[in-house]
Amino acid sequence: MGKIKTVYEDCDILVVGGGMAGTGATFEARYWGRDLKIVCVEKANIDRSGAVAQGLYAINCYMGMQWDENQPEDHVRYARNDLMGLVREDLGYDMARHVDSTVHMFDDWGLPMMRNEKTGRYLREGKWQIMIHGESYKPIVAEAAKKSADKIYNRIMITHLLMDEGKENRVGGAVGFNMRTGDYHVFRAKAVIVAAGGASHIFKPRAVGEGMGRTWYAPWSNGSAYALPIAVGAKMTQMENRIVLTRFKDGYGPVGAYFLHLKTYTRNGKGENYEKKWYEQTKKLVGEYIDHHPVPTCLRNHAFIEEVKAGGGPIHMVTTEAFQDPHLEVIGWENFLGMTIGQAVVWASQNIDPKYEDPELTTSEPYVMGSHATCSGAWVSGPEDLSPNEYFWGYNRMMTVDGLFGAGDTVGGSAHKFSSGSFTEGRLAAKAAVKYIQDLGNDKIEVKDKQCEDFKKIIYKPLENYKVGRNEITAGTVSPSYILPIQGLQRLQKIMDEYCGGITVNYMTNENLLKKCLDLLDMLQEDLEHVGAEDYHQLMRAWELKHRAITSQCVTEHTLFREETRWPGYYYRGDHMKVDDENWHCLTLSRRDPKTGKFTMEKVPLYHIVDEKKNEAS
Ligand code: SFD
Ligand code: AMP
Repeated sequence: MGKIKTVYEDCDILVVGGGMAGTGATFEARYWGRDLKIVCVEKANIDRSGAVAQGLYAINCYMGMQWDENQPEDHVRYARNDLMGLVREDLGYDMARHVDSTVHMFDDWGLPMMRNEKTGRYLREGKWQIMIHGESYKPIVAEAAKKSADKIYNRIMITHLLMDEGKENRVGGAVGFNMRTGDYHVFRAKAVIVAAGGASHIFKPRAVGEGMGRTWYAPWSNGSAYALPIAVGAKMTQMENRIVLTRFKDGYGPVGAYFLHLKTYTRNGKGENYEKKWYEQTKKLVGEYIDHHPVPTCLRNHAFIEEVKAGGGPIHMVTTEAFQDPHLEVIGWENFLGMTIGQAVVWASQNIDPKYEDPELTTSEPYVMGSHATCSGAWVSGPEDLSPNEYFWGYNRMMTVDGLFGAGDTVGGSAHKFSSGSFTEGRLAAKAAVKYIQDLGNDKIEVKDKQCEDFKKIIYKPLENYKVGRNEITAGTVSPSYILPIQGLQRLQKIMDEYCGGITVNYMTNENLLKKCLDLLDMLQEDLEHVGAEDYHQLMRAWELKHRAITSQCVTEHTLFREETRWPGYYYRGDHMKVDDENWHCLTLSRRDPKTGKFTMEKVPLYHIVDEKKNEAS
């Protein structure tokens, strides 16, 4: 430990994670805080980090207000409908009213946008989605952040938030380590914006062994966005609302461009349209939600899952018709080459040419995110002009810990942000964080050396565990006194999969299973004190695992609390199989006591701030 160098950095705004939301936050912080010191710290390298690392083929959230295509109200209705009624409409509206300006900046910065040849407008994939040549999407937004920050630190994983010792419940910065040099980094900051992405690999993935690491959401999204705030007692919302995605089998290629732009459709193994078969059954579970347009994402999954359970698989995407058009064929392939190259490789390796053979679809393992058709994450204040009292405490996107902000996947309650909305939310959080710092005036943040030194010991402990324990084994990897990160990860995934509603159990769980899940997670937490890391890379794996484990506890607590099946197709509470609007038309909140590690749960009222419209947006 003595050999590990400590590097201090004092700044005004610390952005944790330089993905879509983090680059947006870094960029906007400079706009409003010209003379502030702004630092962004990233686990990988911001040029290719986060969910957009490989690029994207569409920007899934664009209103098109300049052409009167959609208004923010329409988007709120759309997201509310898709999430079975439960979203933070203030947050969604706020994002939607600003997202177009973000997309226009991307266009200015050189992101190649596809255009409709006749109208000159951005080419629509669907009502909300526009198409891009997005292989270089991430380097383009990273450049904006690099030009804005005082400093970008790459290859540093943030493991803990620091707390101000002068004032209760106020953040004071963050600590972590450089996984290449091993240096310990202390960032003391007046405001921290957590933008550390979602969580894959907390549920056992379909691809194990030979395909391990192949998931739809980025395998390096490890739930730090949740674990960091949870550990300091910030409240979380809707963590039960994990998402299952319909995807092309084995490569996890997204389906949006196929459904919406190529107009492909699905069929069961016998070539039948299976979705309508499940209409009556679904109606009994969810009532009129099944009649909404578009059919909520979870309910589309539900028909798929039921059909496969009933023996109707495999489910195919009918590509053979659309692909006869050479233009659509090109789009179909480019969609993956610019976003999920692995899907094109899987097809090539299995001799699947979608022009002549309809490829299979599957439903994925669950992910925890706040930006897709799902809204798990931190409970944050909304904007002052829109939010009801219970949703507003001073600064937009500030969590229930003072000075701690969130954006993108980090923030709960605001679904359907996607890449553009996450960047936008980063901008909103940064603007508010600048205001927060200005309001602090001369009030100083106090972080003593002891707090930093204590974390240093905790962070590097897995290296010590390994160094001592490795002498007890003569061969192999099974040690009597430590577990390796991969062993712990597989144990976590098995627990979550079998008890919290993963793929093995067709997304089914219940009170008894969830209680058992919590017991097993408690025991796992104890054993994670004994995780061993042989080098700095494995130290990162150890901390990723710890963050996944605490995220999983929170997900399980929430799933236990909500006694209904609000989103069939994402997960099922077998003991409460129906939507129960009378008791559960509300948001759920959790808080973990940092001292005891115990969670407390509460319900919060859901406020509708946007009216229904006869024709729901599609
Ligand atoms: O079709 C730490 N997404 C899509 N969005 C779109 O707009 N269009 C699409 O076409 C999209 N599709 C899609 C998408 C994602 C993926 C993986 C695929 C396809 C294959 C969703 C967006 O990508 C997503 O909404 C945003 O990226 C979310 O932004 P943000 O900022 O919340 O998460 P991030 O970009 O992953 O960034 C997180 C960063 O944090 C870093 N990090 N850094 C330091 N310390 C720690 N402890 C850290 N933990 C994490 C990460 O490295 C990362 O840089 S489609 O399928 O929907
Ligand atoms: P995906 O590629 O599945 O992540 O979806 C990209 C976008 O298209 C998201 O905004 C989805 O909500 C939307 N989408 C995907 N499939 C459908 C569908 N069948 N009907 C309506 N919208 C869809």
